[in-house]
Amino acid sequence: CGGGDGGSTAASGGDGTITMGFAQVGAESGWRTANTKSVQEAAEEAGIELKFSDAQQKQENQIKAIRSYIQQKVDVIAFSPVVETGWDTVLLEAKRAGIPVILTDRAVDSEDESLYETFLGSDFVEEGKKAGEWLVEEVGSEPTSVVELQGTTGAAPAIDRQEGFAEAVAGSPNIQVVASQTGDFTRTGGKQVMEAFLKSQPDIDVVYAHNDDMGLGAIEAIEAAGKVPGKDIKIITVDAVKDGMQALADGKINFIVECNPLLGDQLMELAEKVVAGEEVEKRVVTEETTFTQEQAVEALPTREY
Ligand code: GZL
Repeated sequence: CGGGDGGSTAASGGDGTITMGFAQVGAESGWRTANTKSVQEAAEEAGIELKFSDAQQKQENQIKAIRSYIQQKVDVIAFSPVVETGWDTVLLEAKRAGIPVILTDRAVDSEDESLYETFLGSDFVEEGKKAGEWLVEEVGSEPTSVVELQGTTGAAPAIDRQEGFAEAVAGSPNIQVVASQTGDFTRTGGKQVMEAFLKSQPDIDVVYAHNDDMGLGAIEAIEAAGKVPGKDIKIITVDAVKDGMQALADGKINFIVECNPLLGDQLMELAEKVVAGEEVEKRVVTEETTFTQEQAVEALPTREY
């Protein structure tokens, strides 16, 4: 950390405190809120000075924030790339400034892996597979029309969850995805797209939503159309935040694949190692599980987020 030679104007405290610049995606979902809380609390706990920005889901705002952290000469930059592409230039600027970068939650599609030290986050293809595998089990050979509420266009979780689900149901021609559109990971987006699907699709058996928030929006649309969510139309979502788990326990959602937002502690440990110049694994995959309706009833009372 700077301060030793008196000459550097590094943002890090002269007393060796690490300063982290964190460029968050936004506040679009319950998952994101829980993720932000985890990062802020973990920084506090670790004695790391956190500079935090909310990009309102706009890539240009994240790039601006990263550039400001470079200007401020922070010790380490961490961010969750809102979309996979378009990061090489700003990551090269960070590299040239000698500031290590940690990817957390979402990935970039850069060919140059030297642009970041490590990527800490879930395996989204696996999450999509778990959702598809549950549906294959659930419906057997029953003809099943699925509508898909995609996450933010171009975001790693949206791309990968769609891929994993498609892979899992590929061997079951009775399961067809009849419509797929982005709801941008928000409750409003999920509701609006579901309203359109209910008008345009003659029969919908299942909704596969890339996150709980869009699934909860779909529930509102389904109920407004006089149908029973979880019964007339089954719903599968990803995340397992409290509101989603409550809807699962209430029988309005049928299955949830967990995506763990509590990355703060692991992120701070990685940051300390990276700033100390220690080797870290290039890829750290988070632990997570799945929930049925019965399991949600059990898990709810002790759910952290
Ligand atoms: C996944 C994360 C996604 C969540 C959404 O790791 O990037 O973004 O699934 C959130 O709820 O908006």
